[in-house]
Amino acid sequence: MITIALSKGRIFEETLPLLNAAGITTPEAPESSRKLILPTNRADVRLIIVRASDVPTYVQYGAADIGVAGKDVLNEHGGIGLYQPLDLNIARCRMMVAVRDDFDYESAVRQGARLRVATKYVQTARDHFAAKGVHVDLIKLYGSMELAPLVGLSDAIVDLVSSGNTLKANHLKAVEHIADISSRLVVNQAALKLKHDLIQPMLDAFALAIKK
Ligand code: PRT
Ligand code: MG
Repeated sequence: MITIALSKGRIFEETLPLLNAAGITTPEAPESSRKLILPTNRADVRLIIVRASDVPTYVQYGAADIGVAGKDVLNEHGGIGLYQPLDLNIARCRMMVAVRDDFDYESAVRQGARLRVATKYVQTARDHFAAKGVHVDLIKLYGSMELAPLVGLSDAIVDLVSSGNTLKANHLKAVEHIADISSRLVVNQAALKLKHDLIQPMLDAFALAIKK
């Protein structure tokens, strides 16, 4: 049995064509089903639906053999116990620093101001500002980071941006690009050895189906 961990929403939707290319189809979609374990057309393959940030944990402990996780999530997790053979080139976005439209970020940085930064991506933010030599106080949030600068919780946020519409709608501007993000296939290192005959053909099929 191969267990594949996916999150609902964009990761599931964008992984589905890759699964199909590997000959795996799902009779039930997670958006319409409340089941957390979904069968597939193959008796030896099942999907589990977990929070996006929990995918690496399920795979690390071998509760899932394979998973799909954003590079953002993998950076925070650290990647222990995970083999990351493929960049699937899906769920693409950018990790950015953003501030209020009326905040002069450049001069704050130049003056050596200590910045308050709200983010879900504490590890990524810490590494980024340390490399720049900017002193920050990090405030951990679990979502809706865009609100923080609007109500005085922080000077800046570190968040993902794709269309830029959320920033615009909240009178924020992106001031720094930290990294390009896409989702990776992650594989449990022990499972790759023990279930090689089942997993390797899947990896080969995914590799062929990835959009450049
Ligand atoms: O939503 P939940 O709290 O359950 O978890 P999650 O937000 O981690 O999961 P999900 O499904 O929203 O995202 C899964 C993965 O998709 C992330 O880990 C990223 O790798 C990737 N991804 C790609 C994105 C985006 N694009 C994205 N735009 N994840 C989040 N966003 C958010 C962003 O945080 C911001 O609030 O969308 C908003 C900005 O979008 P634009 O289009 O307005 O710029
Ligand atoms: Mg989300």
